[in-house]
Amino acid sequence: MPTFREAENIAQALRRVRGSVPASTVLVIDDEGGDGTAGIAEEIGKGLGRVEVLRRPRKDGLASAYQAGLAWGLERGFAALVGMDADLSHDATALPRLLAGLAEGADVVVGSRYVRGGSSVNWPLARRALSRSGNLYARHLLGTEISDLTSAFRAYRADALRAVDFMAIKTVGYGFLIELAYRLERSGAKFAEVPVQFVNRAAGRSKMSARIAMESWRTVTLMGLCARWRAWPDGGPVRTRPGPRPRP
Ligand SMILES: Nc1nc2c(ncn2[C@@H]2O[C@H](COP(=O)(O)OP(=O)(O)OP(=O)(O)O)[C@@H](O)[C@H]2O)c(=O)[nH]1
Ligand SMILES: [Mg+2]
Repeated sequence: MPTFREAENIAQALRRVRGSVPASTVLVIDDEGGDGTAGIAEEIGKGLGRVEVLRRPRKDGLASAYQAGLAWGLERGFAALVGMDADLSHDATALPRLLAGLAEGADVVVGSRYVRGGSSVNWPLARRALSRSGNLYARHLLGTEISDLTSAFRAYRADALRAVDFMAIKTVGYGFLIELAYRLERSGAKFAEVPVQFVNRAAGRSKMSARIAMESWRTVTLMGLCARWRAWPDGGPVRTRPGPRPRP
């Protein structure tokens, strides 16, 4: 669970996760934002047990938080790793359904807003449009079956994560999630999607920015173009010489 300035949400988020999956261990990857999020997580963790807090000195982006969190989980030998936001947008009661998807044979289970039964609640129209169009663009360009590529709410089989070099991903923001999904899919991971209701945060501030959205767009475009390049029948586009001019 990556956090940056989630003091208003973190306690509730941790309680809900533990209530929904009592056997879980929760890792909070907190980037210092001066509002005491990490301290609250540690305090709540003392009561709940099995809550670990990774304190990082400054905001280092969503991607590096995920890289640190996934590496932490793999090092400790967990068989299943789950990512979710701390702003209560991701419904903890959906966690057993995500884990059931792994038990049924999927390698990655995505909590999806864009499959039948999924939805976004209280999201401003502009955010909804950005997310929907970004997902359609990515899905089309990358030729993937996944409907919600930007959902951070996912369960991963550890072995599937081991098959991809997620530490090598350079994308800083939520584009990381698209790139990770794409790498996993190309490595042969089997995806499943379960519908979730995404509820816009009621407290705290969003860390989304135009720069992060642009970065995601750039990542998808580059990945899509690279895939097409390699997909050319002869291994790469051939520069055709202009042929002889047609005779008049
Ligand atoms: N550790 C860490 N966590 C981050 C960083 N940026 C965002 N987060 C966390 O990642 C999760 C998702 O971030 P949000 O700001 O909610 O972004 P979002 O869900 O894409 O956007 P909204 O819909 O506007 O909330 C939240 O739990 C944030 O606290 C970061 O730089 N470092
Ligand atoms: Mg959010």
